[in-house]
Order: sequence, then C-alpha cells, then structure tokens
Amino acid sequence: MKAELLDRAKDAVHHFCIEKETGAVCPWGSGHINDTFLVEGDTRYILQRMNRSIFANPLQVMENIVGVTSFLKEKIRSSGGDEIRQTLTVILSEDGKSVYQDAFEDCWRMYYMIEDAVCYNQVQTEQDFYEAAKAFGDFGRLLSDYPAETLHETIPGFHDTRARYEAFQRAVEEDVCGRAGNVREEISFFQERKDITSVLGQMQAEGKLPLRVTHNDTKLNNIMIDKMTGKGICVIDLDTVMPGLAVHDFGDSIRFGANTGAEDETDLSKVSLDLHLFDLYTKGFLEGSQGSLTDLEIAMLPMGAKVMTYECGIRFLMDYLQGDIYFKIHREGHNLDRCRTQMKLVADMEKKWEQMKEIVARYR
Ligand code: ADP
Ligand code: GN1
Ligand code: MG
Repeated sequence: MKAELLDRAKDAVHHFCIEKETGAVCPWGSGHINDTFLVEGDTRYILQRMNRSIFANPLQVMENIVGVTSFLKEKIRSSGGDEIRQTLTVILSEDGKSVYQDAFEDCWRMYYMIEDAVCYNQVQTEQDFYEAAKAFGDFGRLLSDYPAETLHETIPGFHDTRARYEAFQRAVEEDVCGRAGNVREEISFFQERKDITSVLGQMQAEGKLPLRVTHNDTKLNNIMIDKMTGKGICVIDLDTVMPGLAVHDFGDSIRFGANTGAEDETDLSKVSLDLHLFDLYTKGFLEGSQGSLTDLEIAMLPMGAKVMTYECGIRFLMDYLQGDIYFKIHREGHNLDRCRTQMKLVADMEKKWEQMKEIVARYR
C-alpha cells in the first residue's frame, strides 16, 4: 500500500466522532474492493476508503447499510442479543454523516471493530463453515421483512449473470490489453457453457424464484466467527445488500468456502469441490433460513453454486482482459489465477452434479 494512502487514512480518523486519542492505523484484511484499515486504541475501529470507481453512489451504499444495520439492531435487541457485536455499527463523521468525504472526494467510513472474532480466507475447521452457513441463512431470514423497495441498487445488475456474460463477450472482442490471444482456452470454457447464464434469471423473471433482500457477497471472509463460541457472530461487508436471489447467497459461499484450495491457488490439483463441506453448508444454511425458502429455491441450490462460480470466473477473466481494473491484485496474472480456480471448480461441480443434487434433496 502506498504511504500516501496510509497518511490519508490517519487523517480521516480525526474526522469521525470518536475519542481524540487513538493508536496506530494499519492496513487490514484481504477484501478485493475497499481499502480497509484497523484503528488501534482502547476501542478499535475499522476505517474504509470506499471504492469509488465501483460504487458510483457511496451515499446510497451507506443509506442501505444504515437502514439494514438499524433494522438488524432492533431485532438483535429484542431477542436479547449484543447489537454491537452481531451487526456492524456505522460511526458518524464529525458533521453527523455516515461518511467523511476528503479533499480528494474519496468517501471514508468507520465501524466498530468486531472484537474477539476472526474471519477466514479458507475453511479451517468444518464446524466454522457450518456455523457460517447458519449465520448467512439467518441473515437472509432476519431481513425477510425488510422493506426491499427502500434499498438502492448499489451495483446495477450485480448478479445478472447473462448481462455479465455479454459484458465479458464485449471485453473479449475489444481486447484492450491484447491479452485475449493468451487465454483462448479459458475464454472458450465459458463460451461453451453460456447456457447456464440465463437459467436463474429466467426463473426469476417467470416469478418462480422470489426476489429477497440478500447479501450478494457471502464469502467466508465476510463473516466474523466468534473466537470463544465458534458461532458466526456478525455478517460484514454489506455494500451489496440488495434485492436478489437466495440461491446466489448460498452459491457464493460454496464457491469460496467449499473449495479445497484457495480462490487464487496456482496449483489446480488442490482445487476441487469438497462434497462434505457442501453438505455441511447446505445443512447450516437451511437451518439458519428456518423454513423461509421455497422448495424450488432449495432444489436450485446446486445451480446457485455452479452459476456463482461461473459468474465469478468470467468476472475475473474479464478483469484480466481489461487490465485488472476492478479487483485488487497482488501479483501479475492474479485475476487469471483466480479465473482458473473457478473454471476448475465449475468442471468439478459438473462431475459431482448428481451428488450435489442428492445432498440437497436429503434436506428438503
Ligand atoms: P471488501 O469489500 O474490500 O471485501 P470488507 O468490508 O469485506 O471489504 O472488509 C475487508 C476485511 O476487513 C474483512 O474481510 C475483515 O477481515 C475486515 N473487517 C471489515 N469490517 C470489519 C469489522 N467491523 N470488524 C472486524 N473486521 C472487519
Ligand atoms: C469481491 O468485496 P469482497 O472482496 O468481499 C466482490 C465479490 C466477488 C469477490 C471474489 C462488490 O468481494 O462480488 O465475488 O470479490 N465484491 C464486489 O472474491 O464486487
Ligand atoms: Mg469483503
């Protein structure tokens, strides 16, 4: 990270309504989108510079987050929970806003750090994964009566897989960085499977799959696991809470967490779908959802997993083709490595398709 950005983060800290004396500020976490910092002190905070090329309207993002977290806090309070640890708390800026806008027009926001909790980039124990599943399922259920019409669409067409495919196809044709020639096999892989890009959207358009308030980015590192109890204590990264499909939330967790390798593993022999983890996640997610999903939604969970993996694959490949302008990368070819793990996973899901369906059928 550039020293200049760290200096700006240190400056931003002083524009929030918190105690004057704070400790060190350091880069934090491994998200692909925002610039995240930990602010040390008696009370610890998470400070983020919101990604402004991705979030065209940061104030709308924050309106969603304030709305959803206030709603959740009320539910947590009334069930006797801890509203500071079980959902994010937006710390206001010195002029009472949910963001501080600096001289560069960047928007900074601050939350309490969720203490005594961890998040993982890969499953450490299967129990954690099961608990994450329950918490994500529960998150959807708690928001089932949230007024969806008040939510802004922070990234239009976020999980419109068909539209993502069209954009990918355009990126292949434009080939602005002259990289397409090196990745013909990868491009063909996705083109050959293009039919799956419309399956879920079609079912939604026909009214067969309901639009719900969903998280839309249910990676394992977007949930904090309580160090003492091992429970999924707090769902974080609420930038993309929008109306969406429950099967997408399920699928994105599988894509990331039920992978036997890391999202950016270069040794593809380590990458596969762990059916046992898939089973555990299905169990936990449905327990957390507590009967709020329809039979068809449950039946489509395997499809959610395959589509989300495919979609993420084309997003990584498209970003590689466009010169790595969306996801943060930490090495040359990083997006291509990520794309290849998603391809390997999609192919493995194809092999294990019947087993995935059988597992889900057992929980219906
Ligand atoms: P991105 O959109 O870049 O993924 P996130 O909001 O997910 O940004 O934050 C990045 C990382 O920072 C998370 O994966 C997590 O490790 C950490 N993090 C974010 N918010 C909190 C919080 N309130 N408490 C503890 N850790 C957090
Ligand atoms: C991004 O923000 P983060 O790192 O939790 C992305 C997701 C992708 C994911 C791939 C807003 O998630 O959609 O699935 O990377 N978030 C956004 O790891 O685009
Ligand atoms: Mg994140």
